[in-house]
Amino acid sequence: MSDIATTPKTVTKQQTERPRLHKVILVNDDYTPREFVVTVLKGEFKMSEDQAHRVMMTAHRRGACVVAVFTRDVAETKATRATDAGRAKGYPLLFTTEPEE
Ligand code: TYC
Repeated sequence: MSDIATTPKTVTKQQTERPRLHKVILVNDDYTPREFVVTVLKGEFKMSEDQAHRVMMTAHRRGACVVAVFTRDVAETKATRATDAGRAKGYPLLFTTEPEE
């Protein structure tokens, strides 16, 4: 029998943290047509016409609106694609992301 102690002195508890979620935020502007914002929300965020219209109107009235939450990569990719869709038409439409508290 070896003399090497086999009893661990410390026990490390495995803790797997859930990935932090990130919000995609739609920012209002004075130039992008309402119907175009609705089209982008439906296409990129799989919203119904009704949901997309509500989100667009909330951003229009309050200045910004949370669209949805995703893992960071997905949130950033969707925000970039949606912003680029506006830029391709010459609109200043902007989607940003921020981590959830
Ligand atoms: N305010 C724009 C208009 O009156 C519409 C709009 C709504 C634009 C929401 C951006 O995030 C937005 N044409």
